[in-house]
Amino acid sequence: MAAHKSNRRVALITGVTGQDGAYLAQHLLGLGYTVHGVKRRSSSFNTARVDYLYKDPHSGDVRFLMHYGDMTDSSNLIRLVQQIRPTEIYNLAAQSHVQVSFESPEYTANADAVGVLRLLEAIRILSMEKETRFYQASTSELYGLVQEVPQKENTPFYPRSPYGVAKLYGYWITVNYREAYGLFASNGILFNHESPIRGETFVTRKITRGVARIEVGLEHKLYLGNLDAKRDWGHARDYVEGMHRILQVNEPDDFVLATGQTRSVRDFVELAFAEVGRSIEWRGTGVDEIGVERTSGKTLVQVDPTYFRPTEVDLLIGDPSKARAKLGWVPKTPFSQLVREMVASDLIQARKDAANGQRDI
Ligand code: NDP
Ligand code: GDR
Repeated sequence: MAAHKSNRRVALITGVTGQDGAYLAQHLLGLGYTVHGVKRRSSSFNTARVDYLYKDPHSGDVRFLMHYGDMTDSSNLIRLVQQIRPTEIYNLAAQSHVQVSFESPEYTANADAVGVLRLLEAIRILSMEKETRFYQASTSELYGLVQEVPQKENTPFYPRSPYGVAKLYGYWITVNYREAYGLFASNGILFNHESPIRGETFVTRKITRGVARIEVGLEHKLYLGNLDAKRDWGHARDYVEGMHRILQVNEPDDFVLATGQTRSVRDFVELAFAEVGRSIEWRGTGVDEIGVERTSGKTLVQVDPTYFRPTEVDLLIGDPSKARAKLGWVPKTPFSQLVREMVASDLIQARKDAANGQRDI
């Protein structure tokens, strides 16, 4: 079953311009890999997270290379796999925003579900089954409507969004190609993981960026949706180490990566404001709920139903014991440190923006 492991260490990362792609590229380069990343053609630059890894191709030791590509374009993916002949493929590319998936369900299915099939087929078409190991970025969104807690590898799935349903296909097609064709194909079922380079519309980064901008006077208030949703939040830096470990074991398999602890959006808000010395008191209920600063009485948080989802995932808490036992993986960053790092980074940016005279209001 296990694909042959040669001495070549060549990784292909789809989604390299995203949060995880950037951390993973850095991690693999540190381990001595040559890293090829797939980026999308865009009318404005979308490579800010990995620009610091890029070296002039005319200079000596260049081990980080980028190629144009798209998960919706089979011929492009086949050509890239053929040219690069990667020993490991990390499929991180996705329309990854749950709420956006309700607005663009068909595109989400194309990129996040059929896209996985396209890459797996590229490996088969090129007869690279014994040469290439495949990692699929699966997600705790597969669990959706709570069936049991904590969620583990054999907890039944019940996705609650077009994103979750598309990722369900990605999960099972990865399992099927492993069983049908002997591919070394594994799923990482990752619970939420965040960082200072998290996309600005995911709730954690929206909060830490909002707190920082309120602190420097660029904004007055943070508008949020469901404050009661609970997530198992870890640090992306720790999780990319787990992705790599998933492809280094002898047999392909599926693993939950999580911290084993859960917090509400409300908890995250309180801790982020506490980082800048502000204490929040909650008043009202439902759509009328507000977060008020205790000392000044100013409303800093307001619920906006625009951010409610048609179907919500209420509670995620993962059991990472299989990853601990079989991969030796443990998350290193406590929740409080994650929040502190994110707020500190956003404060630096907000101060720069304030100095440049930028205002959202
Ligand atoms: P991001 O949204 O930060 O990054 C997504 C990446 O996918 C970006 O590089 C994006 O390119 C690229 N992409 C999107 N659509 C396409 C496409 N059609 N063709 C090629 N590339 C595309 O996500 P994360 O880094 O947070 O997540 C990485 C993966 O892990 C995703 O698959 C996500 O669904 C999954 N996941 C994430 C978790 C998390 O908590 N972060 C948890 C569990 C799973 P561009 O920069 O041009 O937009
Ligand atoms: P999630 O992350 O949906 O878990 O998917 P997100 O940060 O978007 O939402 C987490 C929870 O916060 C609630 N929420 C809000 N969310 C956003 N984005 N904006 C708000 O204003 C807001 N207010 C409250 C949401 O309703 C939700 O309950 C992330 C993505 O990275 C996926 O790609 C990944 O698969 C999963 O994590 C694991």
